[in-house]
Amino acid sequence: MSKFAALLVMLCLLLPAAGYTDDGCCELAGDANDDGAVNLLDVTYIIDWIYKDGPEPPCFDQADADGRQGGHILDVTYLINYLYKNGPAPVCGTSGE
Ligand SMILES: [Ca+2]
Repeated sequence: MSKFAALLVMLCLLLPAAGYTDDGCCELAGDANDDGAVNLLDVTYIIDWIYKDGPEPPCFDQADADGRQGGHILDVTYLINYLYKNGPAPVCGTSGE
């Protein structure tokens, strides 16, 4: 095995353990409550999480609807714009969480 191949194998083994994955958990951008749909319930889920000490999203990158890292009111307005004003589709966050 060449040194390059050995290094590649080591990286493949180490990176997932360190939490550095390419795809994270995001399967449906904007699906904050992870129920398989993007709708008003995701808007209320994010509001509940941020302002009412509600449960954290099962996948932060799905709740990060605008892809700007972190959950905040901009994700709420982004989702409302998408759902009711033909705004751009949600995107997956890139935190890997
Ligand atoms: Ca949902």
